[in-house]
Amino acid sequence: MGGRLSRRELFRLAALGATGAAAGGVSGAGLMAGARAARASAGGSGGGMLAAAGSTGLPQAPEAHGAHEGLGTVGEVELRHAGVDPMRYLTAFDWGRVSRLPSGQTLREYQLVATDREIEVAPGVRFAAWTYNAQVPGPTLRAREGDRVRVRFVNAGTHPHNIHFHGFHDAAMDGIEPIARGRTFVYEFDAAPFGLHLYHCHVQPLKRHIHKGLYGVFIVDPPQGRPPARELVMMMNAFDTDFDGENEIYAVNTVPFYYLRHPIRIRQHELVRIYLVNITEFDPINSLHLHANFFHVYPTGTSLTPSEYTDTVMLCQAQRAILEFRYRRPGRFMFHAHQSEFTELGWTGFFEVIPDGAV
Ligand SMILES: [Cu+2]
Repeated sequence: MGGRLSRRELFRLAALGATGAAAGGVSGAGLMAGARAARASAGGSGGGMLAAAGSTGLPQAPEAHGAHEGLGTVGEVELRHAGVDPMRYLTAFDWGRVSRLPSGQTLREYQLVATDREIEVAPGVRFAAWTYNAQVPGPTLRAREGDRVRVRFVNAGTHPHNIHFHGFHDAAMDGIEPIARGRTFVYEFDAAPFGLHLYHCHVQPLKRHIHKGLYGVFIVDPPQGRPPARELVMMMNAFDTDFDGENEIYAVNTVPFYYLRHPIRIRQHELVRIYLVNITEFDPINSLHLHANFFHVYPTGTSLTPSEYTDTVMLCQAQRAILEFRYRRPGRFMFHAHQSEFTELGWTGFFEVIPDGAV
């Protein structure tokens, strides 16, 4: 580690009240708020992890209210520099260019281009990402079970890359052969089984090629579809900004604390369906906890019958689940990782439940 503090060492120091010097030496402004939140928590100011700003002197987010004011970064990531627009990413589905094969089968054609791109992962903290279509995560590809999927992959990056799709396909389409820079490869297979899948680069060293940003969601709808719902994609991801093998930034959809400052609006009583995928590298598990509610869990989305009714789901890397719920009451409700450390480093947000009848 060359004398540098690891993330966990930082938090141990934070708990001892020594964060001021430590945080600046580890990874810059993006980490400060998390460390300060940890200090506020350790300081016993009465609010624990969610210590009120008024009692701690912490900076407030522009839209900060009430009990969450101890969380957040100092300033905001500029969306034009971010890896993705988190609000748009939630509902952006790429259904491909659609046509019919002579057999009558639906053909969906997509294009994914690998590029190098520097993105801002916390205010003032830049990360040299590798991207599909200049975004992290890559676009959410969507098809229906039985459709023919044809993905033209162009490697415009500076390293060999490829795409490995989860799901059924021939060995030649498994996406483990590196595609050299400047080369193109076409992956083709029939979409199956229905469920919530993942695609990612499979070039070695694998954890670096994934962690740099080469991943995305692949949804295969069942032939009969699912009930109408407000559908949201949430990719649990994280960034190791100093390349020490530990993450400093955690999020769903790349930008830490984004949905804390910009709550996701849903309607009271409407069915909400979250496509939740864990791509977090370096940590064995991640989780989602929903406040004031419970949800039905469909593991990997491969069954139309839920397996569990809970308020917390835990997923290891590459594991995914479809979550369905409705809010009975209007108001602002938190969701976050239930690893408190991840929450304090960015993986937290709000649903803003709009009352029935409200415009
Ligand atoms: Cu790669």
